[in-house]
Amino acid sequence: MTEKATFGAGCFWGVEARFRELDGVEDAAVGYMGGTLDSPTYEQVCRDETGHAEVVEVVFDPERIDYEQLVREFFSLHDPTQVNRQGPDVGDQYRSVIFTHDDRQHQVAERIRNELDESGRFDRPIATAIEPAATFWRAEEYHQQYLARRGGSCAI
Ligand code: MHO
Repeated sequence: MTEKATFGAGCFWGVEARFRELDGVEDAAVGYMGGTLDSPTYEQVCRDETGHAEVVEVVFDPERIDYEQLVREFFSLHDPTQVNRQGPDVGDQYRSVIFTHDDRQHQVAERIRNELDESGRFDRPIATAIEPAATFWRAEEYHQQYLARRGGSCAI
């Protein structure tokens, strides 16, 4: 049995590549979540008008990697104190957000966010939102495994 986890942490190319490297992650796809428009295109999301975040939907085997490890990876692969941006990428599509699929995921995500906030690891407060998952709109195929196919890296 596999489980799903969904994270927004800036440009989804790099986020997908990082999650794919983890043992226990069986699949990952990039897409859009949390906005108002059905079937949004990349251009619509980029214009910052739809309210969607760029997200990665991770499919994992909970017997090989647990949700808590994924959440910890999420917090270390981006700067969760930035609001509606990630480095040079500016706009609410780049916001830091965890979309949870059930109550247990919600509790784990909140516990780790609070723990990190109190730990002093970041100079500023964590801006990450934790919200129930909405419809995952899979992004255009040319965005899937973008870095693996084209090489290079995200600007951050
Ligand atoms: N600044 C990045 C954003 C891409 S990401 C899929 C670029 O255009 O290279 O939002």
